[in-house]
Amino acid sequence: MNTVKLSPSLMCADFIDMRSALDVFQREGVDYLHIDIMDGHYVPNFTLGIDFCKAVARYTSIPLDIHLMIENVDEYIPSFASIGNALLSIHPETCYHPLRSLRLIKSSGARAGIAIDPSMPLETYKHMLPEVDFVCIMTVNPGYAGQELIPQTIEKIRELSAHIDERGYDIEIEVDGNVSWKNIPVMVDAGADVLVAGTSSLFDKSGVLSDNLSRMRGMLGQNKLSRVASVC
Ligand code: S6P
Ligand code: MG
Repeated sequence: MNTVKLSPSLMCADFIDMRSALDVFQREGVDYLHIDIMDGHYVPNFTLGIDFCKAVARYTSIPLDIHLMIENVDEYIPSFASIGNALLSIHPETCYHPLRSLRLIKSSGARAGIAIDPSMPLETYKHMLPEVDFVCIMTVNPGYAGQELIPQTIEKIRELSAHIDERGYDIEIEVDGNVSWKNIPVMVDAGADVLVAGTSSLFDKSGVLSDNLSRMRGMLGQNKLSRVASVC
C-alpha cells in the first residue's frame, strides 16, 4: 500500500501562533502545506493570500499546496507559481479554458491540479485528467472549515481512483473537507492519496497539534515520519 500523504490546512491553524505550527510540521514531517486562497466572489469568504504563501515558503522547505478558490485565475497563476516548490489547484468552473490554465500552471513551474466541487460529476473533468498532476476532490462545499462531509463525494473518490488505475495515469487524489478521525479510514479506503487535514482531525482543539499528528500517523499505519526536513 502506498503511503498516504498529509497536507495540513493552514487556515485552520492559530494565526497568532503560525510559527509554532510550522515548526511542528517541519520537525515532524508532513508532505505539503495546504493554503486556501479565497476571493469573496467564487466563494463567500476570504482567507490567506500570496504574501502569506511567500512568508511560509521563506520559513519552511515543505512544498506548498495552494488551493485557488478564485475567479480570473490566469491573472494570478504566474505569481503563485513564482513562489517555487508549489502545487496549484484551480476550480475549472472559474475558467473559460481550463486546459489553458493548467498549461499555464505547468509552464510557470508548478504542479497542476483541478479541484472538484462536491456537486460536480467526474465525467465533466475526464478530458482534463491527462494534463493534471493531482485532483482535489472536495468533500465539503468550498469556502469554510468545520463543515460536515457530503457523503456522495466518497463514491466520487472511488470512481476517480478506479478510472486512474484503468487509464494508468500518474495522478494523486487529494481529499479536502471534513477529513475527520471518523472519515479518514473511509476516505483512504476509497482511494485518497493525500489528506487535507483541518479542524476535524489535525487541528482538533481537544488535542495538542503534535499529538494529533502522531494520532493521524498511527491511523495511517505510519509510525515513521514520511518526510523530515530541517528548519531554514
Ligand atoms: C474549504 C477549504 C478546506 C478547509 C478544510 C478544513 O474551502 O478548501 O481546505 O480548510 O476543509 O478542514 P475541516 O476538517 O475543518 O473540514
Ligand atoms: Mg482547501
